[in-house]
Amino acid sequence: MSQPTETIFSKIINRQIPANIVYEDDLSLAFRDITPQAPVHILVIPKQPIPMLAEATAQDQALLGHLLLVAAKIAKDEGLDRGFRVVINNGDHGGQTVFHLHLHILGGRAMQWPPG
Ligand code: IU
Repeated sequence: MSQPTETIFSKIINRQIPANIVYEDDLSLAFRDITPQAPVHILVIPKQPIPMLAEATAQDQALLGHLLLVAAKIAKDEGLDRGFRVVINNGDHGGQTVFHLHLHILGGRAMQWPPG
């Protein structure tokens, strides 16, 4: 079940490959998704490589809360005052393709419900 913790996102954190970074602090990094699904599509990741939400533990509680607050700050900074969506894909059936926990911030257009 557990996936390797080294993914392409570790390389983005370490600046081994480029990304359009919009925010960074001691615990997290945010960058524009390379294949945007909305006018604004930003990924927020922990620097600590938790593979997926299902593998987070109680020790990660503050970090998970931090990631949500970072997402809200970025949405505000991006001017998404009409609303936005935060998505975490978890595992195969959740649509997860990169096994380094990440929050998608999607905005700049009206979202559909239910998601596909
Ligand atoms: P997912 O929830 O694991 O499916 O999301 C992974 C996202 O990472 C997806 O939207 C990709 O477009 C995005 N991404 C990226 O921004 N840069 C990359 O180098 C790679 C994937 I690989």
